[in-house]
Amino acid sequence: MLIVHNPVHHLHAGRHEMYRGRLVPCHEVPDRLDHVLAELRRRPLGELREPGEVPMEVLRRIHSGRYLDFLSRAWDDWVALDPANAQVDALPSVWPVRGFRDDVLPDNFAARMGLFSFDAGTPLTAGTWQAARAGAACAVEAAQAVASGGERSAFALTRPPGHHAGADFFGGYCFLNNAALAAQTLRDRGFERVAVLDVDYHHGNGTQSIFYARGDVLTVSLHGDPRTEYPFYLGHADERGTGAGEGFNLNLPLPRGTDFARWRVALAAGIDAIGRFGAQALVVSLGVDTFEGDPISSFALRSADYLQVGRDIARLQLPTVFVFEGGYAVAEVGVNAVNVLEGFEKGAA
Ligand code: OKP
Ligand code: ZN
Repeated sequence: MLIVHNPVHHLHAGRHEMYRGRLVPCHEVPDRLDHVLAELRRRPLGELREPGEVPMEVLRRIHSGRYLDFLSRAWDDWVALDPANAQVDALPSVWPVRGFRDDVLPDNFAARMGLFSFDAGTPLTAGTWQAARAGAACAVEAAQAVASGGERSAFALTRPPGHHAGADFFGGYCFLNNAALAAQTLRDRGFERVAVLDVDYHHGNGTQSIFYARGDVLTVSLHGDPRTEYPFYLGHADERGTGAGEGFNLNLPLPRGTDFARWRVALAAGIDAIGRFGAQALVVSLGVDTFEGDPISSFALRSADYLQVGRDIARLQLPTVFVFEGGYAVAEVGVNAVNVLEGFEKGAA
C-alpha cells in the first residue's frame, strides 16, 4: 500500500474552537497525524511519499470557484482587517439561514466566513490553505496511483480532515473534501462506478451533498445518529439521493453507545450495497473516532476491532483509496488507523 502523507499538515494548527459559549482547545491537533505516521514507520505497509502540487483545476472538479477564491485568500483578508489578527484564529459568527441570500458575495469578511461555513468549531489559521491544499494533493495522488494500476491500494494521510466540507463550505474541522477529490479522480481516470464508504463517527455531510444528485458515485456513511450527534442537520436514513442520484446515497445512523458487534452489522449492510452497486473502485473515509476512548464521540470500538474492519473492507476486493479523517484519542489514533490498513492488507492477501 502506497502512503502519501501531508508534509505541511502542521501549518494548520487551530488554537480554539467554540464550544458551549467558550473557546476551548482544538481536538483536531497536528499530533494526531504524527502518531499515525510514527505507527506506520513501526509497522511499514509500503512506500511513504510526499505529494506534488495539485492544480487548481483539479480542486475545481469538486469545489466552487468562489469558495476556492475565498479560502485561498481568507487569511490575508483577515490580517488585512487588523494586523493584530495575525495572533488570532478566524472563526465565523454569523450565517445566512433560510430566507437569506447566498448569491451576493459580501464585502464584509465576517459575512463571507459565514457564507462559506456551517459552524464555529473550525478555526481558519495562517497555514490552513497551504495545509488543506497539500492534503488534497495527497488524496489526488493516492487515487492516481491506484487508477494507474501501479498500486492496488493507497492511503492519503492528511489533516485537516475533509468529509464535512462541501462544494462551497467548510466546517467540522474540514476545508477541502479529500475523499470526494479522490473519488472524482478515480472517475476521471476511467472507473465508471466509484463508491465512498465513510466509517468516521460523524456523518460525512460534505461528501453526501457533493454526490447527492449523481448516480456514478455511491456514498455510504455509518455514523452517530444526527438526532443527537454532530453534524445534526444531515445523515438520516431517509436521505437516499435525488434525481439521477436517487438510490445512490445510503446512511446508516447508529445510537450512542454502539459496540463493535452492532457496528459491524451496519458495516456489512454498507459493504453489501457497494457490491450490489457494482463499484469498480472504493474510497474509504477512514475516521477512527468510533474508538471507545474518543473524547468527542460515543461508540465503543476497541483497538483490535479495527483489524477486523480492514479485513471486512478487503472482502470487496476493489482498488481502494483510504483517506484519513477523524480520531481524537491522540495516543491510540496511530494504532487504530494502522490496524485498519494492516487488516485490509492481510485480509486481501
Ligand atoms: C470531524 B470529523 C466537540 C464538538 C464537535 C465538531 C466535530 C467534527 C468532527 N466539542 N464539533 O468528522 O472527525
Ligand atoms: Zn468524525
